[in-house]
Amino acid sequence: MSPLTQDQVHRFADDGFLVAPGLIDADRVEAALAVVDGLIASSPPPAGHTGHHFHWDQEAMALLATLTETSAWDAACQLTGADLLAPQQVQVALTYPPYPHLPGGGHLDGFHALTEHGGPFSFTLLAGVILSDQSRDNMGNLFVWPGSHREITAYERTHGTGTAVEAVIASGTAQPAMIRSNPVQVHACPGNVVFAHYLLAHNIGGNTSDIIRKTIYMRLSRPGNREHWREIFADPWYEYDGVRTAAA
Ligand SMILES: O=C(O)CCC(=O)C(=O)O
Ligand SMILES: [Fe+2]
Repeated sequence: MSPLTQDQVHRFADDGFLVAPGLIDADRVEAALAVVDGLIASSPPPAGHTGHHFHWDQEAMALLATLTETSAWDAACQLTGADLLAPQQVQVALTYPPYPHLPGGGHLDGFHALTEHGGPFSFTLLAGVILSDQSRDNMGNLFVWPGSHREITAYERTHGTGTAVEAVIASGTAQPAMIRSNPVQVHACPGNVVFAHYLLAHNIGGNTSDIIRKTIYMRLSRPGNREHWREIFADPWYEYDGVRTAAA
């Protein structure tokens, strides 16, 4: 099954991210919200906390199922490949208002230090299931730097193998200094899925609305990702069969 249109696949390729509606049934969204609201009630941040607050929950099947048991999984496989590995971990990303905040730059996940296999922590595709209204700016929306995945791979091509990783690690903040594009806030509604390339610079946004921002993130990998992270810097579509086919 290929739920994404060719236009959506092309937009993902150009921007490095895509907001996809209509992939997750309302009952799955409701079940996930019940889990998240349970976490908010049972393990809240300290009283008066504002800003982001994350839960890393290994066991929440209702959260994983929003992706793995719906057309969102077919869409993720459509972009990458049918052998995409099922996620084991969910990040529950909450932003408590009022939090007036503008990120100074974008980061890449896992670039604070190299791992024992010599590369950064890497994965293929970030999938975020939106659980609160984020249809306007400053509702805790994810900030993204459109096209930054292309800027990073262009830097690597110009300066040589390994230079992009070195530059981002050297920043000490996981922020790729070579990025010149301006950020946008991702607008999305409950049940929408935001897909983002592993090399897309992004960051946590502010929340001046009157509701807690609720998104669940899953980081998805194809088999061999840990061994092939170098190839991904040379070709961002190395693990994206669907994007390569759509471009052909
Ligand atoms: O809070 C968000 O939406 C983004 C979180 C993030 O970028 C991260 O945890 O690496
Ligand atoms: Fe991140």
